[in-house]
Amino acid sequence: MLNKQSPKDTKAWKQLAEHKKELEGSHLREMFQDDPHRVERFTLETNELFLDYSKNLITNKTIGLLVDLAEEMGVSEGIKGMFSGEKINETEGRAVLHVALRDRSQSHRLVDGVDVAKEVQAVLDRMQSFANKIESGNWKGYTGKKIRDVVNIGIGGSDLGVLMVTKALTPYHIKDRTVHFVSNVDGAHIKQTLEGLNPETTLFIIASKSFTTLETMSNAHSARRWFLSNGGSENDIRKHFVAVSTNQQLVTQFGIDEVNMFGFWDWVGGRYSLSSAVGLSVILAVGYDRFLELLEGMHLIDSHFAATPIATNMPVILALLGIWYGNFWGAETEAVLPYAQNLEYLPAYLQQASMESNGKSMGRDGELVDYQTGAILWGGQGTNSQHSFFQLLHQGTQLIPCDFIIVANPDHELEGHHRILVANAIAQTEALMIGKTEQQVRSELEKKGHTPATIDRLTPFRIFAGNRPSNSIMIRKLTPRALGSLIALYEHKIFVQGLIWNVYSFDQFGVELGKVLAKSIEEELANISEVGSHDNSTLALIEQYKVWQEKE
Ligand code: G6Q
Repeated sequence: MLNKQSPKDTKAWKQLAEHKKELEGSHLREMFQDDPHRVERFTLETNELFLDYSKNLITNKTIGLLVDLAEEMGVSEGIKGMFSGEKINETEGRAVLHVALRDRSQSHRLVDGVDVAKEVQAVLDRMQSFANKIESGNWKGYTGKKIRDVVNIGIGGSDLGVLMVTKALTPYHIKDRTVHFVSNVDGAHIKQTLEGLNPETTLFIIASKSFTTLETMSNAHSARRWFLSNGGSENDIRKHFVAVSTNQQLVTQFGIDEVNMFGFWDWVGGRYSLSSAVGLSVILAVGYDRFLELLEGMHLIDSHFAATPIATNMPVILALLGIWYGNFWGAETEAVLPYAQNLEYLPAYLQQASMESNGKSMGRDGELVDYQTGAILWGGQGTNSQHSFFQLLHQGTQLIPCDFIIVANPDHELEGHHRILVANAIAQTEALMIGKTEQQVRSELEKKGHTPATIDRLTPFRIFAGNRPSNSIMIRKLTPRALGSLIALYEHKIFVQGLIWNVYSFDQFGVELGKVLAKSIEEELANISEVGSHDNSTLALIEQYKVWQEKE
């Protein structure tokens, strides 16, 4: 059972609130000047990742108190509970065991009397053999041709992770095969994806834990119709449609052969499922061995997370820093800034992982919380983002802690590019921290030959207060293994934050509401049912839609 106390009732919380007042007048610039050993103390390293968290508004005392907070809130016990298969997803009565999906060191792991390690391996073996058949051409389309295009149809947890990983691992893509992702129920998404595809050489993966999600099922049925009206027959469906799901009955009803269904379990949450059979699209994009490397990278961080004391535990430190800013410094958002083109989808992926997990206001004790929980996570790639929202990071009114993700080695040989990219990332962390003083601005303007009056007028606008915190996460190279480590790092950060905020991180009733809400309005729009009782704005929108439908 997880601890259910409010973090505000801990001793550490009160001490942190006091300590924040002590730090209010300090500047990071001076903290570095005063302490030559700051970086040594505030950096951590694992095989694939290097975390520099020295550019944060912290001292030894801050970390000490944050660690106390984690201890008082039972973080160590929570971690043990998750790894041992306790039903810590109490609102759904489930264990939370995505870590078991990538722990290939254990040949047995019992959950409710079932050996899940054996089951995990069995699904992996089936995925491997399936991927081999696709690769060798033993698996043939209905006219005997090899599969060239794969379309993963899924949404949310059955899309964002695999989309992000597939894009991130672009240099590892198998030649002569393209993996596409369709998620939105907006017909434009599937229509544009199918344009140019050949049904004879296209394989669809219908990825849906429940196999009931409206968007996914609409897209799956459109894909099926496209296939049937472009030469395929009902009998051929089994050669072109496979499923990733926990719902065998509905998969079979759709026409997918039971042997072509790859299963997972209720102890794998949607947004934590990319290391389960949901990863099939990744396997088809980069190969089974690369997928195993991704799992290994995740397992490296899982092991670090399970075995490392709180004060040097990388995911825990990241979690605590987020809490420090969100609950004591008033930060409402945090930015993730990957300086890597191929990490394009990382912010969107983390947005779901974090905001769906910890966007809760009911405490585990059944009382509404009276403090901020899940931060609003957002971000974008460097350097592009520097030319857009970085202005606000530097001179805006909000405090926005940033994670800079920097890749040490590129996967191309183009001269110059990578050093410029990395230099920009590092320079931004420095500029956010140091800022630019009045004196520096004045001397710059003087050097440019401005008059004293102009200097007086322009100076205030060119001052950067600095003192804006950031973490730098350096990745050795964007390999499957390193990417796996990065993903697990954030997964566990989110878990620890949920433990401390006293919320249940593994349910998602808000998402489930969305799944039913549109149903009645859809029937009203289609004139299947009378327009029911709604507020005036909703009625007006329904009416306007109908009017414009008639005109079109
Ligand atoms: C994830 C959420 C949600 C879910 C999608 C798709 O944790 O529950 O994003 O993954 O709604 O659900 P299905 O996989 O059941 O289609």
